Amino acid sequence: MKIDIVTIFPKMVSEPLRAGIVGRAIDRGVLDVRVHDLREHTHDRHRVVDDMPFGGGPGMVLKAEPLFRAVAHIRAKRGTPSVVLLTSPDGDRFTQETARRLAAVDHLVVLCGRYEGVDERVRTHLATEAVSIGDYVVSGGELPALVIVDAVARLVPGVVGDEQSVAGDSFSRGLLDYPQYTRPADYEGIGVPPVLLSGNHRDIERWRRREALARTLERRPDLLAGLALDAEDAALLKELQARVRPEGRESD
Ligand code: J9Q
Repeated sequence: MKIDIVTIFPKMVSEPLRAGIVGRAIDRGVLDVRVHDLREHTHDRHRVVDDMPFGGGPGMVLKAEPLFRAVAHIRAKRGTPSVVLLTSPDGDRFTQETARRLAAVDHLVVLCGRYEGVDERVRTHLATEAVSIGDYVVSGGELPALVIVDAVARLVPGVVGDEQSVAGDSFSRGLLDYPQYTRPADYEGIGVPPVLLSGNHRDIERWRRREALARTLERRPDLLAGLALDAEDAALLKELQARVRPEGRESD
């Protein structure tokens, strides 16, 4: 998969991408990622990428021209991308479903916005979509771009070594994860659930499923709404729901 990222802070994006699973995938040639410095696509002496908003007001606005020129450069060198995504606080919410859709395209361009704003013509005439990673303010689109690229890359075949683990990921199953423990079995008097030490894999499987359902019901009941549960899970969930009053858990 080809990914091109356009930013005024290229090192802020390229350095983190060298680390971890994504960095390894780039080294192995599974991902072809390029980071572009927006200033390279200006043509004035001072390499100006922003300007004052028409109509007045505070802050500066990212200019349209350098972004259009950067994407033209990418098209010339790398081919026409399938998706040109603008990171923006008012974009569509980025979810695991967005990540799955983007992981299936062969060439993705990500434009890093600025919080103060981007000339609207970038959104209407250059970007194919605008995406927000959540309702909080960050200074620019660089951290959102890294989040998006990481979430998308993990779903590209061959990026994560163990495809099983990707399929089993929390949001892929639609449930929160079950609790995990590792050695020692007793840490300063704090034990682990005995079933995990029992060696009975059917019991362990059932316990994990039940814990995942219980945690999801407790912490993220919204996730259960859009889920197709099999008969066994539906029965487990009913049993768990019977134990909770509207105010919360039975133990409260
Ligand atoms: C570009 N705050 O915030 C949340 N998702 C994206 C963003 C964002 C931002 C500023 C600039 C994107």
